[in-house]
Amino acid sequence: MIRIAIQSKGRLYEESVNLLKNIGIEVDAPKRKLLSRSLTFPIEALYLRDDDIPQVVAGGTATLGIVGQNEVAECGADVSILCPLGFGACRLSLAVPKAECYDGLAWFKGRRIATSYPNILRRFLAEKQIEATVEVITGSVEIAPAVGIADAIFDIVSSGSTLIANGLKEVETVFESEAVLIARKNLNQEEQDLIDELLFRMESETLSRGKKYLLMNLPRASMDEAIRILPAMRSPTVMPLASENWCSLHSVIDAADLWTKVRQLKAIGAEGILVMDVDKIIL
Ligand code: PRT
Ligand code: ZN
Repeated sequence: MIRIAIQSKGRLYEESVNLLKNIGIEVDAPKRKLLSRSLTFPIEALYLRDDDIPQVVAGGTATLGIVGQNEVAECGADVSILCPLGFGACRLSLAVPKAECYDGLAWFKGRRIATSYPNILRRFLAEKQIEATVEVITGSVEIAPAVGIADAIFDIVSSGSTLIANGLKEVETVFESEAVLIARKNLNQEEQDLIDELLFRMESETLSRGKKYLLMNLPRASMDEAIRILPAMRSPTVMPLASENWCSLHSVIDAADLWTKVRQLKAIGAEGILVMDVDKIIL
């Protein structure tokens, strides 16, 4: 049995629980308890604040954790990052008041920068040989310049609207982040086997993300052209139809290409095109 630490509430909670659910692991909501044992897999969820997750995994209280890469980098916990999870995307950026004439990193020399991520910021400043004062603030970093605590900020940005609302502009992206699966180091064989099974299931989830399944009827004469339009995992599946001159063609494509491909397929005579979601892809 292994234990996975996940955020008890906040931005990563819902997608973490959904990810587990999609790979066949159901856990109770954290409202009822701090620990929830799954009935469908030998794992229990430990609900925590995100800041605590890397240390709890490094210390061995949990075997696995789902947390933002920004938190792992900030606390420097000695854990393995097993894979990115495709949600919780954001970046850690430097931002200055929008009226400032920003002309490059030298602008920060001698300035005060407010942040909740002092370690990542200090590492960056040292690497760029910029001497600046780091003011550590735990919440509402974006108001620091307006209230005179700092000249600039270093904070998480996602859409950028918080910066705009506070009269700031993003000038340097320092760290790109998303939610990651982390693991304790030095795992025993049982833990490793369970993690391998989880990774196998997660891969089928990742592969199916943003994919659509297409099914259509096609004149046999257009088959070669259709195969050129639809490069599938190996090649498209072709099935005979009762009418000799027609066949049924199945394929998986990127959702982003859907309408372009549909237009091309219609142009070569495809009919009755069905578009379906793909739940899992197991190679
Ligand atoms: O209570 P707990 O300590 O567990 O949660 P928390 O409040 O510390 O963290 P939470 O839930 O806000 O974020 C958890 C993780 O989500 C972060 O560590 C990031 O990895 C990731 N993430 C993704 C974000 C954002 N997007 C995000 N936009 N974390 C925070 N923000 C905040 C940011 O701090 C800023 O205030 O949103 C604001 C900026 O957003 P935009 O869209 O206006 O640019
Ligand atoms: Zn937190």
